[in-house]
Amino acid sequence: MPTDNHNNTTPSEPVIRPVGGHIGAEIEGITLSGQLTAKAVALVRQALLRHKVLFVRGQHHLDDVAQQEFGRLLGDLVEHPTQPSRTGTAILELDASRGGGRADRWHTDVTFVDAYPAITILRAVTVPAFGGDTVWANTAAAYDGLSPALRALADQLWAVHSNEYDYAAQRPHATEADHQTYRQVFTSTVYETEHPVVHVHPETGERSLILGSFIRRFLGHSQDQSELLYRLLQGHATRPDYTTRWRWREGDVVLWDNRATQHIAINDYGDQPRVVRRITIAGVAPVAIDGRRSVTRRPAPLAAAAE
Ligand SMILES: O=C(O)CCC(=O)C(=O)O
Ligand SMILES: [Fe+2]
Repeated sequence: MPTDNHNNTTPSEPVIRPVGGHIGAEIEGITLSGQLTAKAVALVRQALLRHKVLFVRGQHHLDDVAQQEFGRLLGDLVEHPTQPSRTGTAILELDASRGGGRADRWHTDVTFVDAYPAITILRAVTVPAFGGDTVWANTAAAYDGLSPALRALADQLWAVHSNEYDYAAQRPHATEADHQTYRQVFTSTVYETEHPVVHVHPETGERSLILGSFIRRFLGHSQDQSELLYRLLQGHATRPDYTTRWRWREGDVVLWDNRATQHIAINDYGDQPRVVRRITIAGVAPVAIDGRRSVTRRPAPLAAAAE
């Protein structure tokens, strides 16, 4: 683990400044690109594992191609299972003026599949004059903060995650047709995956919570009791204590460890334009404390293979 360097003694060395007690650090003195040295990539990776979300200002030089080149230094790029990427790229654009362009529910990216992305890299293209911040929560710190009794409960729970859910979030100026088109594309294939609520991070070995709005129910629990359990655990995981909030500027790049965080884009900017572009780095299926792995139930593996 690199130590946090509060005094920039060597100007060419990036400086990592924590912005919160549990989560978040800003990296200064780095120009993200596919040409970063192995040493710089290792520093970014270590800082990401430690701080869970990294903020990098002033990356105006990055375009779609360069964002992907940088991303490939951290692993293989994976596209969203159902939402189309920008033509010729692996980039997903979230445009607030379009259905699905406001990620205004707490979630971990793409948990409706088993091997969901390890890392997400988001670039601000158009930022509203005010509002539109994003908040991240550290789900490893949240796990550590559970009382022994709640930890024992969480440790043995499994949840069903699906991309088929209620898109009732407030999107002031999206038309009903826009919502429907988005929904049809997003759920063009319905996925259902069982994840343990507590998994062991493949790189850090830390235990953390897998929750978020793709959860439909908990295995072995009725819908009513699932909702109670969800409120209990999710309410804890998203306590402000475990979060950090970022005020975007154009040219900002934010990276998060998707295996140890949840996030939400605050939907408070009305019809101001807001556009962000993201890439995701391939992950592996989570492993529970007892060694069992997450498994995708839908589409059924045989049916998928036969298609
Ligand atoms: O728009 C944002 O700030 C976050 C969007 C999001 O959830 C994502 O890129 O995964
Ligand atoms: Fe997201």
